[in-house]
Order: sequence, then C-alpha cells, then structure tokens
Amino acid sequence: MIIDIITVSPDLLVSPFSHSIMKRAQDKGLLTVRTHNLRDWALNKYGQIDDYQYGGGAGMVMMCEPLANAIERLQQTTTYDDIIYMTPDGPRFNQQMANQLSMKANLLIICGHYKGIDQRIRDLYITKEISIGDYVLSGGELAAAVVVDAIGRLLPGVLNDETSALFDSFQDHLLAPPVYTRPAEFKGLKVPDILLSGDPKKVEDWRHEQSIQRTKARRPDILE
Ligand code: 6GU
Repeated sequence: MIIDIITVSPDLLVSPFSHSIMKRAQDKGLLTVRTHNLRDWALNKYGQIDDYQYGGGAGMVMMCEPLANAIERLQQTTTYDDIIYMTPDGPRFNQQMANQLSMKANLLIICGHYKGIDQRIRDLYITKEISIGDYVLSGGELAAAVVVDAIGRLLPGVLNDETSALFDSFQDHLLAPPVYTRPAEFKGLKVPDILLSGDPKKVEDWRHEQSIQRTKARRPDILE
C-alpha cells in the first residue's frame, strides 16, 4: 500500500513511522509512506499557502492553488482509492474504518492547518473526511499518523502473529481481555488459575467472558 501525505510539517511525520511495527511494515515493502511539503507548491517566493478568509473573521484558510497543484501532480503518477482530508468536523475514525481503508491500494491524505482548507478543495478532490475524536488538534499531522498506524498494522504480513489483529479491542465490538506474563505472582496478585491450566478451551471461554464484562463495565456503547 502507498500512502502519500500532503503536509506543511513533514518533520512531524518522520518519527511516527520510524519505529516498531510501522518501520517493519515499510522495511518489508508492505507499506510506503511518502510525505510532500505543501510549501513546494506555494504560488509566491514567500512560500505563501494560506490567506485571509472571505467574509472576515480570525484565522487563515489554506489556499486552493497550492493544494490543487500538489494533488494533481501526485495524481499524474498514482491513482488514489481515496483522497482523505483530516479534519475535526469529519466522521469519527474507528476500527471498522481502519479495516476498510487497509484494503485499499493507494491513499492520499491531506493535513489541514489554521481554519482548514478552502471548501472548494473539499468539493473538488476530497472523497473521505476523517476526525480522530472530539477535540481540536493544531494540525492534521498527528491525526494522520494515528490513521496510518491503525491501517498499517492491519496489512497482511505486517504483524508477526498473523491472527493477533483479530483479537484486538474493537474488532468484534468487544474490548480485549486482561493479559498477564511472568511472574505468576506479583506483589501478592496472582495470575488467574485458568490461564495456568493449560486448557485452551477454558482459556478461550474465560477470555471471552472477561471481554464481555470489561466491555459492559467500560464501553457499553460498543456492545452489539
Ligand atoms: Cl483530523 N485534525 C485536527 N486538526 N484536529 C482533530 C482531528 C483532525 N481529529 C480530531 N481533532
């Protein structure tokens, strides 16, 4: 999968993809993340990419031409399944959206800043809008990093244990059960006996029950 990202802060998008699972996904050639600096498409020598908003009011708006030129240039060499705009007024991102996006071949993500991008860019080019939650970030970059991470780990071959994403929280409308590792007793707290029983069926039943209890207690809203 190729994910191109148009941003005014490419630096912000280096570290999130340089570690652990995201690094492995790229090293294996399963994921390619390419960042593109919007300022490279600025109209004037000052690198201007934003302007005052029509109708007045505080806050700048990202201009049409640099974004349109950047998008159209990238479209010359890559066909995108979706052109995504990261914005707090978009539909809220969830695991189901991550699952769906992980099945696409090429994505283009636009990171907004200031008051956002000119509405006409949304009308003309954007096919999907995504918010990562009900709070406002100073730019779309960190949100884009969240979305790319959630997608990237789902790509076939990225996770070592191929099945493990299937048991993630949210995959089946349940939170994940509690997990334990050695030692069997720590500061007086014991690992539940069933996990030491060696009976895979009992373990599976216990985990499922724990998932249900946890979801009822913490996130009744996601229970089906
Ligand atoms: Cl996608 N962008 C910004 N700027 N803030 C956000 C967001 C996105 N999602 C939640 N807050």
